[in-house]
Amino acid sequence: MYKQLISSLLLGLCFISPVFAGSAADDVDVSKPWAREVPPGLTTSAGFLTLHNKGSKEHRLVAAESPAAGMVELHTHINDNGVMRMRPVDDIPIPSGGMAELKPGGYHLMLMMLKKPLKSGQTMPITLEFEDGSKKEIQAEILHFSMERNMQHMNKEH
Ligand SMILES: [Cu+2]
Repeated sequence: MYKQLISSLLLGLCFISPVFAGSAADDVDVSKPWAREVPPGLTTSAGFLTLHNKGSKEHRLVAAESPAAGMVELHTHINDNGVMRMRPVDDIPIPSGGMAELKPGGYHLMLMMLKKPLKSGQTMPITLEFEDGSKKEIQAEILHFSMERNMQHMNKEH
């Protein structure tokens, strides 16, 4: 009787455990997180990173927050008759076995109501939240615009 109960409990665990095995936070790796330096007085900046999904199903980044910012939104850029505009999005999909890039001119984390200026050389903690509620904390490196990895549009202005 007890044996049966125990084996059915174990069987139950076997069925349950795979569900917990791969949270989105476990499946998704983050590389190159950085945020743009802003001069004193400006309280809005943008954060960028690359999300790699090692898992076998699609995941979605659904929210982000930081103790250094009053609010963080997920944004994308759209081309509105030749004018680049930012627009909030509900989530950013990360295809299984693929990646999602947050970079200047595309998806980004809109860092709003910054509590102090972002200075290059410092880091900013950001917590990413995925569709299943799992979370991942990262440290974004603050970069001056002259150090940005994506220099194309800068070169045009100088
Ligand atoms: Cu934005």
